Amino acid sequence: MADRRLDPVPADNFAFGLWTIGNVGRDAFGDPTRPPVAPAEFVRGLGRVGAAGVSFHDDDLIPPGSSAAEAERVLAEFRSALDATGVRVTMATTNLFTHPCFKDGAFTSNDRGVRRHALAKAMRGIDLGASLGAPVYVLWGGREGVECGAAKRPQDALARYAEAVNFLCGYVRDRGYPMRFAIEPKPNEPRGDTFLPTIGHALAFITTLDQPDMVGVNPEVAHETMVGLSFHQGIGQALWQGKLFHIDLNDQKIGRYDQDFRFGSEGIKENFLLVRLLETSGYTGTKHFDSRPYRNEWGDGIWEFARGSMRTYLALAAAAREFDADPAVVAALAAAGAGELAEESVGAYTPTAAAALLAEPADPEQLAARSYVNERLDQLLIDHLLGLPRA
Ligand code: DIG
Ligand code: MN
Ligand code: MN
Repeated sequence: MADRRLDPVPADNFAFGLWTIGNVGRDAFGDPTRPPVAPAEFVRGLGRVGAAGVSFHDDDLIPPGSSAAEAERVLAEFRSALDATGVRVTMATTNLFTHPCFKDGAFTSNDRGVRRHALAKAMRGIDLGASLGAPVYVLWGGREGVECGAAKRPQDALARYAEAVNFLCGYVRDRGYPMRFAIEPKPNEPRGDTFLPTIGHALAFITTLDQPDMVGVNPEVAHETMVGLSFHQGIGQALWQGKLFHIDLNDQKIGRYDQDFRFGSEGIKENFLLVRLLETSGYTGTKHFDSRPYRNEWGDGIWEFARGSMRTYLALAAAAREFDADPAVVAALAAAGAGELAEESVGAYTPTAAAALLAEPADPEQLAARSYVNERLDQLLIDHLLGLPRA
């Protein structure tokens, strides 16, 4: 293993949400296990561990019910910590899921008053995020869904969802904010079934919007993995469609509740392929962690969680570079035909091309009689991950 840089620097563009490292350990079955971390202290901690950015929900930064004076104080301290550390606000979002008024949804609540309140709260969150320079605004519809399917006609829910996103795009344009939206899919939890459950659903939804160029996706490792989907394949489609505006890195076991584990702590092979894809696809967005320390962690252990998240990403990026520089891998990729897949099959339709295809002799038996040499290629991947000597 060549000398790998494993200590993050701001140029690596790592970011954490206020609700992540500072997660107090509350879960559906237990009370908080840790004290909260104040936003300004959180930013100073990010500066110490080499992170570049911080993200927040409106309510993480300014607790609901804060007086104007308290909000002013929190903001002043937050801004001062940003200035002192050089940490940037890289994403903002709205909490449209904690308050009981959102129990039937926010943009898709059956109560029109709730839907109008959710839009106003999102607009105020956008103003806050824009005032702190957030280039991306995430829309995670945690409560946009159902338990009782009869209660919401899916077409009506999606129409309300699209109406809300269209209106918020209009607000950002009207205010002149240099900001784009990123929809975050999730299949379920806390609702029984969530609208826009996967990357695919979100990408299709975006095509129906008034300003689709303003809206991309913010996929999360855990949310696709929960339901057994390949996260790096989903990221590949988002990249192919130019819609990977942001990403939520963490980790997860298939078929479990949303675990939001430390990045790289579970699916090492899938995360190797994810990091290799991000690093070789020109993704220049924030490498954002939406994850939390184990509930039984305490004290500096929460910053060990932060350091480990970035260390593993950097280690996987180095391993991916070494993998692709290995002559044995280059040969195995060629034998697998990886480069051939990048060649056009036929190009745009013309009658001439169609005639040539139909006239072209093909022998399926002969086409079938070949190996794609995937066993050798995949073993080389495992060898690299395990640091094994060349076989
Ligand atoms: C949960 O996966 C969601 C919320 O934490 C937040 O709205 C979003 C930001 O990344 N992810
Ligand atoms: Mn999650
Ligand atoms: Mn998330």
